Amino acid sequence: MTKQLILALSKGRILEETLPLLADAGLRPAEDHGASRKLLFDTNLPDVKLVVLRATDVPTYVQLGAADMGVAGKDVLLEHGVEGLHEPLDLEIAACRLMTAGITGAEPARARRRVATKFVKVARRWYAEQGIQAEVIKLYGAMELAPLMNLADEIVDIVDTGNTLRANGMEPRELIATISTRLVVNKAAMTMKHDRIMPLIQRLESAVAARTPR
Ligand code: PRT
Ligand code: MG
Repeated sequence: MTKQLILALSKGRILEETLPLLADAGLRPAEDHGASRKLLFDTNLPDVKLVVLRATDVPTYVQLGAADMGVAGKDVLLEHGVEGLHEPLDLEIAACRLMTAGITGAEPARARRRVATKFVKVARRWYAEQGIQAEVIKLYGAMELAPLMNLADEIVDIVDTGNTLRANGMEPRELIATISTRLVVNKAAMTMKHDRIMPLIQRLESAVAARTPR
């Protein structure tokens, strides 16, 4: 079996925070990721490669072993499920909250609440746990529009400062989960490539600890 290690990164805002953390842990892309259209990169470490993926695809690549390790938002992991994955480290970047939100001051009108979200599984589970009847509607973006357009009574979305909600006449309501970016490892790779993976986890752990003195 090859001892090559492939680490899958989530593009977008998580990538911007991941690269400095990897650098602190001694891992750098061999070339500038912004300067090329390549998605698979060699690094300064022999046999360690980086692949940059759509965030929602990272758990799939790691679960199926196409990548050995991955960097993904807890929101994405909650929605995707974590079968076949270890989650050894909280990277403590891209922190935010997964919340319900609705039009400021508005009472939920229907007995069966309409909820628009891209986090369909998480939303179904959460409303069921609360004993609230909900019809969950899948959207792919701009969740804030749904209540304004009368598509939904509430949304489930990521909130950081709350500015996006406020700008659209909405308010955060219930906290579903606090979110940050996690390191995930394929369970089989964790066993088979233990001696390559553990030092990388340990260096990342030190890099995280050095940033957030406790
Ligand atoms: O394009 P896509 O639909 O994939 O998402 P995106 O462009 O909003 O974000 P992306 O892909 O760059 O990164 C998404 C990941 O970053 C999420 O899975 C989270 O783990 C993490 N993260 C951290 C966030 C935020 N903070 C965040 N604020 N993801 C999204 N947001 C968005 C949120 O959806 C809302 O539109 O920012 C807005 C809310 O921010 P505030 O500050 O106005 O409350
Ligand atoms: Mg995006």
